[in-house]
Amino acid sequence: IPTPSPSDKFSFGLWTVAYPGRDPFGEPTREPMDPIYALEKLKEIGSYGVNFHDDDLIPFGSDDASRDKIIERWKKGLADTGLVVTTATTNLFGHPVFKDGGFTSNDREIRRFAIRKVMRNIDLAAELGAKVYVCWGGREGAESGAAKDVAAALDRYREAFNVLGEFVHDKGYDIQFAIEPKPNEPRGDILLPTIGHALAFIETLDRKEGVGVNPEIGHEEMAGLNAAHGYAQAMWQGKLFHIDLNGQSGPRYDQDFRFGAGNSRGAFWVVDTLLAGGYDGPVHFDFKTPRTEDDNGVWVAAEACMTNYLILREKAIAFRADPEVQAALVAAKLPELAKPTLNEGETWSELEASTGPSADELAAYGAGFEKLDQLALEHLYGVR
Ligand code: XYL
Repeated sequence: IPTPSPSDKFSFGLWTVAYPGRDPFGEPTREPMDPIYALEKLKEIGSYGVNFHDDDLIPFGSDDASRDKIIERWKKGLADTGLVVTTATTNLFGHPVFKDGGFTSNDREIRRFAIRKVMRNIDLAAELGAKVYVCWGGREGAESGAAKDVAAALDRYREAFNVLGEFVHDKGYDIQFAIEPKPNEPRGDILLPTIGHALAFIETLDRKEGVGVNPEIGHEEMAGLNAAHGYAQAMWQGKLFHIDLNGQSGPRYDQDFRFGAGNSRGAFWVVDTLLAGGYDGPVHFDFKTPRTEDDNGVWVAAEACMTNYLILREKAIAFRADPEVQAALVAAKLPELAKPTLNEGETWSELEASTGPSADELAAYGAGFEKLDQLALEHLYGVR
């Protein structure tokens, strides 16, 4: 069984390991977790970094003196464990004030409150050295049609990112934003529901170079999408600033299984895609241990996220290095896809005037994809 090392850059959300097991139908099954205990255990299992929402660490509404005390203790915990704050984020979904969203609430004062809350935590994130600021707009959405003017809400969403981009720039912070798409839950429908929506939205921002995406496997799969394809496109557009790895079994509620559970074949292709694209940011897990487990189960699940990543990484590397796979890739014309369709310097009119084989002649081939995919499955199933 492979073991993690700091160079793997594994990181966890504080809220992931500290999830006490509350769900819409039941009370928490685990005790609240002390953040310092979380740091110590993360260190013990081999994590490199940690990520937190403001409210994970500092209870909403804490006065300045208590806030300062909590931050001092957190800093000491970080120094003692050597864990790196890779990322931070804002909770704009928990308190009732955000019931209709933060940046896109119909209520203007709530929008102003939300942006102030984010700025305050970006100051802390910068102080702690975070390089990525995740923005998951969990409550930005609606349950019914007329409740949200989507165009106006997108104007306000853009306005919020423009203000925050200005803020980070003026303060001289070395921080990039990563928008996290999700199709639904907790809202009936959430704005920026997929990677594609988020990428298109980012193009409208004033400081778009500082904004990318933080795709979560489960969120894409909730929308019935191929997460690996989404990660690939985000990298292709230079926008994969952060990742949330976890497990999901098809389009249903947000299961947040440990990485590698749920759709394990999809997980294999996500890892293969990240390696192919050269993703080198934190390998971050956003999972929730099922409420059936006790504290021990939480750490079993957390460690398993890293173990499963390392196993899949080994398998993906072995798959790509296998001579049979390399031959199958050639047979399946993958190298040909990498070749431009037009010759160098060729114009559309030259293409138009050119001739080639007939459609029937061109159609007379087998793609060889089944062979290729079977090789992948044999690697994944551990028989190669
Ligand atoms: C919930 C989301 C959040 C974000 C951070 O589905 O995954 O935990 O990752 O706000």
